[in-house]
Amino acid sequence: MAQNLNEDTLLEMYEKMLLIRKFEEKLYFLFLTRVMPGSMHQCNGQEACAVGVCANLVKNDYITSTHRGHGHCLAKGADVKAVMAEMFGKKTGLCKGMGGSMHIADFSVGMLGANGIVAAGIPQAAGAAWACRYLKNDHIAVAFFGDGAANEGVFHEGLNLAAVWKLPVVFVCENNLYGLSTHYRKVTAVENIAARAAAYNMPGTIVDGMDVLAVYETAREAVARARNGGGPTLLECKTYRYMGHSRFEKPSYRTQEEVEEWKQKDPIPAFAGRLKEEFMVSKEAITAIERKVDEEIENAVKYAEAGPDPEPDDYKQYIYA
Ligand SMILES: Cc1ncc(C[n+]2csc(CCOP(=O)(O)OP(=O)(O)O)c2C)c(N)n1
Ligand SMILES: [Mg+2]
Repeated sequence: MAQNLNEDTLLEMYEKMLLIRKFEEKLYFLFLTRVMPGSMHQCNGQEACAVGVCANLVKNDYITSTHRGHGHCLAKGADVKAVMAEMFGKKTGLCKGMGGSMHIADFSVGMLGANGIVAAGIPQAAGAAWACRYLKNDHIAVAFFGDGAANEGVFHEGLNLAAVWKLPVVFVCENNLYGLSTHYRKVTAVENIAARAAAYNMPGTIVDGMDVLAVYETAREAVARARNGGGPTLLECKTYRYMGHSRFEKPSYRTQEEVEEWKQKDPIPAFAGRLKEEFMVSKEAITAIERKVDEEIENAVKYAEAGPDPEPDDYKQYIYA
């Protein structure tokens, strides 16, 4: 139970969520002030999903991500400075400036990549899980994807094969109600995406994706099942994104009231409150984390700004012939 978690783990989860939130808030500011090139997809509001799941993983476990991948990348343990430099397209970035926001990856921590192709990470995670089986290690893979991805063909193919082969994988659907500007109920026959697990003979679980401890506990079971040879699980996190789909946002597909309603459930202040009241964490300890995160982000921006741009010919080093 959550009550058995030690203070370090609890504070680490708080720190990671805060890091993701502040990292993206900084990106948003840099984007608006035209320092940041390109576009991006923010996960503000969804932090508890990435952090609650990844808190159950070890470095050599794998994750695959989506176009909305900053949170997954940081939750899996990628270096903040290198992630920031990648956002700037710098040579000092995690992918030498060749990936940017939507194709960022860090194999050294098992982060197999953000992905511009909706649902593409699902079969990739099944493949990584198959590799873990083949190599006879006890590592597992997790695929993060959205509600929109759950309507793609590879979702069904990936879950089916993973179940048939009992692969060590967890499929984590972050149902934030929308795929771009389309409400999921307009394009999804079932209310709960987790219900589809029945078709693939695997457990399907629904969890409050705004509650990091609930995500942690539920994912813990699914991760243990995968690791112990019990096969895959479909885990649906009910969540919400506070920002637009991307930096380009179609107006008026959702109401301000709806956004405000979900902001009342913001996973970060809610968890800070629980840390103080339920887990007796001091106000000072919380403030110290907030300061540490601010400093970390400031340093990351300085590091990114100072880094060199890639040379035009650099790309030749990173292609296969
Ligand atoms: C195969 C494919 N189809 C369409 C798109 C365009 N597209 C990019 S993001 C997106 C919405 C995805 O929604 P969801 O899976 O719910 O993820 P969310 O954006 O909500 O995190 C779409 C349709 C794409 N990138 N790839
Ligand atoms: Mg969605």
